Amino acid sequence: MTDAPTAQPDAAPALGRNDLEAYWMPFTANRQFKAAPRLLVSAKDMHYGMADGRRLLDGCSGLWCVNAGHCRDEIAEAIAAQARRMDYSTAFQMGHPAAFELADRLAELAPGDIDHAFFTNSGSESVDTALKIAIAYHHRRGQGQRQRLVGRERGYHGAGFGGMSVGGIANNRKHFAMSLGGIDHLPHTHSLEHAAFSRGQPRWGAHLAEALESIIALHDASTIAAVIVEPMAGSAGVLIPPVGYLERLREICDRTGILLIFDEVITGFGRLGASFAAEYLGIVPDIITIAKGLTNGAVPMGAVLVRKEIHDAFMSGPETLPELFHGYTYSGHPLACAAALATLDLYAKEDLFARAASLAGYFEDAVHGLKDLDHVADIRNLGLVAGIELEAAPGAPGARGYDVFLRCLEKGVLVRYTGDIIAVSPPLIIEKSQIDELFGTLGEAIEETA
Ligand code: PXG
Repeated sequence: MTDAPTAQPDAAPALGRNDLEAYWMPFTANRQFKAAPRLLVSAKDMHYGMADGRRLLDGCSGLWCVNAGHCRDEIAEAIAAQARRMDYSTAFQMGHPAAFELADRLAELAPGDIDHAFFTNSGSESVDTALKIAIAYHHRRGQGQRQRLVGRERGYHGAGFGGMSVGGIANNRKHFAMSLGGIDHLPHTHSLEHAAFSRGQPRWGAHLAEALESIIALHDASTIAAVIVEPMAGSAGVLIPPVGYLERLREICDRTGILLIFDEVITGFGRLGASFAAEYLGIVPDIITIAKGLTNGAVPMGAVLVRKEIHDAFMSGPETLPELFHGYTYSGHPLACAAALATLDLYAKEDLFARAASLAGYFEDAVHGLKDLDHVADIRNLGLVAGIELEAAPGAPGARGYDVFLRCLEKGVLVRYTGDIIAVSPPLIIEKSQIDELFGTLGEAIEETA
C-alpha cells in the first residue's frame, strides 16, 4: 500500500511578510507565528512540504484528521468529479443521493443500533447538534425538564457555546464569561501519581465515574439530559480512559435514562484501531459525534450518529413540519459527501483500521522507549495516539513543549503540543520505519531541550 516512495511535495510559492497580517489565525499565538512563519504549501501521504522547500513527516495527521494520509488521489478525484456534476444541493426540503448513501454507510459502520446520521460541517457543530438533539429528545418524550448537561474537566468539545460550556479546558472558557447554564463537570481521569507510564488503558481511575452519581444526587437524574465525554481525550493532552471507567458511566446512564454521548471527533475512523472508540472499547453510547477523519480532512464535514430509538422519538406529530428545527446550509454538502464516500472506500480497501490495530504494539514500544529521557514525566498511548508529558521548565509552563515542537520541526517532524504535553497521532498509513523516525526525532528534541 504505502511501500511506494513518498512523492516529493511541490516547490513553494513565495509569500512576503506583509501578506501575513490580515489573517487572524485560530488557536495560534499570532504575533509569535508572524515573527517566524511556518507555512505549509503541499502534502502527499505521510509528508508536508513547507514554503522553504523542506519536507516534514506528519506526526499528527494534520490536526488528527488525515487518517488515510494526505492528498489521496481517490478522494481528490471524487471531490473534483462532484464539483463538476453538482456543486451545491439545497439542503432543506431537497436532497441529493450521496448524502443518503453516506448516512447508510455510516449507519453500517456504527456500533449497536446507532443507525441515523445528521450532517454538520465540523466537530463543534456536531457537538452543539448532539446536545440539542439530546435535550429535544427528552422534550419529545414528555421529559422537558431534562435540560442539564454534564461534561468533564479537561474535555474538549469544540469552540461553539455548547461545546465550550461542556468542555473543561480553562483557557477555552475563562475569557468568555457567558457559557450555557445548567452544566456540571465530572473530574478528569488523569493522574501522574497513580497511572504514569501506563501502557494502554490505566488500571487506576474507574472510581472517578462515581462522580456522576454525586451530580445526580445533587440535581436528580430527571433534570439531566446527557453526559458528554471524549472516550479518549485528545486536545487536553491525550488522556486515556481507565479500565472500567466508561463502562461505569454507561451503567449509570442506563439506570437513570441520561443519554451518553461519545465525542469521537478524534477517536473515530481508525485512530484506536477500530471504526470508533465505541467499537474498540465495546461500549455503545446513545449518540456519537464525528468530523475530521470522516472526509480525511479534505472537506469540512461532521455528523451526529444517533440510536434508532432517539431518531424515532422525533418521527411523530404533523408530517408537514420538520421534526427537528435544526440544520446548516452546508449539511450534507455534495463535495463533503463525495470526499467522505471516497474516504470510507479507502479505509475499507486498505483495511486501515486493522492496520492501525496491527501497528499499535510497535507504536507503543517506540513511544515508551522515551521513558528514561530527562524531563519526561509521563508517557501514555492507545491505538495510534501517544502523549508525552514533560515536566514544565521552572517558572515557564508550556515553554518546554513549544521548544520540543520547534526542535522537531527543525528536524523535519511535525508533532502537536499542548502546554508541555506532546501529542503524536500519525496517519494510519505510517510505516514502521517512519514510527522510528518520529520517535527518534522526538527523543533527540527532548534530549536537546533545556
Ligand atoms: N470534539 C473533539 C473531541 C475535538 O477534538 C472538536 C470537537 C471540534 O471540532 P472542530 O472541527 O470544530 O474543530 C474537536 C477538535 C489538537 C486539536 O491538536 C484538536 C481539535 C481541533 C484542533 C486542534 O488538540 N479537536
